[in-house]
Amino acid sequence: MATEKSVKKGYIDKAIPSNINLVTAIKALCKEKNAVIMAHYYQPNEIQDIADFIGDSLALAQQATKTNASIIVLCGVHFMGETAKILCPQKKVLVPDLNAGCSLADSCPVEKFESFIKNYPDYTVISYVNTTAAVKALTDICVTSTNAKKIVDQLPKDAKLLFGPDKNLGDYINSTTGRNMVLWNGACHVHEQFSLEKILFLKEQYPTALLLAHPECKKPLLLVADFIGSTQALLNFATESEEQQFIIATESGIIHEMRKRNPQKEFIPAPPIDSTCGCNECNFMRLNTLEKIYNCLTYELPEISIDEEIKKKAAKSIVKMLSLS
Ligand code: CIZ
Repeated sequence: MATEKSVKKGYIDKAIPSNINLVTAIKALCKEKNAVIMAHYYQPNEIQDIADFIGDSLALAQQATKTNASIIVLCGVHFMGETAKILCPQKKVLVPDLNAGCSLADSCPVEKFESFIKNYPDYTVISYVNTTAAVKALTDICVTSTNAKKIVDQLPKDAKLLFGPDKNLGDYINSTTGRNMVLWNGACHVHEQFSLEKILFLKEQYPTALLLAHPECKKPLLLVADFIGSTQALLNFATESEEQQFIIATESGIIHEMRKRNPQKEFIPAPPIDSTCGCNECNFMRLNTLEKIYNCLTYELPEISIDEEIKKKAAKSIVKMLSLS
C-alpha cells in the first residue's frame, strides 16, 4: 500500500514486475479505474502514443472539463496538473512526477509577483498559463500562446494591461496587438536557448525549409522566422503548408505529432546553444516515464492538491480565459 508519504521523491518509486508489458498494463489500469491519460505535445514520444488525448495547455484544459473519467493522469508539468484540478475539483488529478516543474513558472515567484502588481493598482493582470495556481489567483485573465492575441484584442483599447511571466511572449503580443502591456521579466529556458547562429547555418543548408518558431523565443530569432505561433498553430501550419521542409524552434516533442500527421515532410529540430543531440528538450517534461505512469495509476499517487482559497481565485482567471477563447 502506498500513501502520500511514499511520494518522497516526487513520484512512486516501486519496483515493477519485469515481465509486464507496460503499455498493455497502463491501458488495463485506465479501463479498470475509469482514468484518462492526457499528454502535452512536449511529452516523450512513447507517452504521446499511449495518451487518450494530446494537446497544448488550452486543449488539455478544455478537454479536462469534458471528460467523464474519474481520474485524470496529466502527463505534462505541474502547472498543467493544477489547471486540470482547478477546472475539475471533484476529479482526482495525478501527475506521474511532481518534480516536473517549469522554468517559466519558477521565474515568477508568487510573493515577488504580488509586490510587482501592487505598483500597478489599476491594471488588468494577464498571466500566461505557465504559472503556479498561486500566481493565477492574483490574475484577472489567464491566456495561452494559442489564445493570447484573441483575448487581448477583445479588451478595451484604453485598458492598462500587465502581462507575466514570459517577457518574449509579452513583447510579441504587444507587437501583434499594438498594446503596450507592462511585462514581467521571466522566460522559458528551452526557448531562450536556441542558437540564432546555428539556425541561420541550418537555413543555408536547407534553403527551402521554413523556420517555424514559438513566441517564447527571443526577438532576434522571431525576426527571421517564417511563421510564429503556439505549438498548436505550428502543428496546423506545418500540416496545411505545401512546403516539405521545416526547422522547428520549440520543444522538440512537438515534432513527433508533426511527423505522424505529415509522414512525407521533413522536420528539423532547431539547435540550442549547447547540445549534444542537436535538439532542444525540456528536462522537466522528460521526467515523466511509462514506469512512473504505471505506478501512478496503480497507487493513485502523486495527486495534485491546491489550497481551497487559491483554487477558487485561480479558477476565475481560467474560466474567464475559456469564455474569451
Ligand atoms: O500552452 C502550451 O501548451 C505551451 C506550454 C506552449 C504552446 O504553445 O502550446
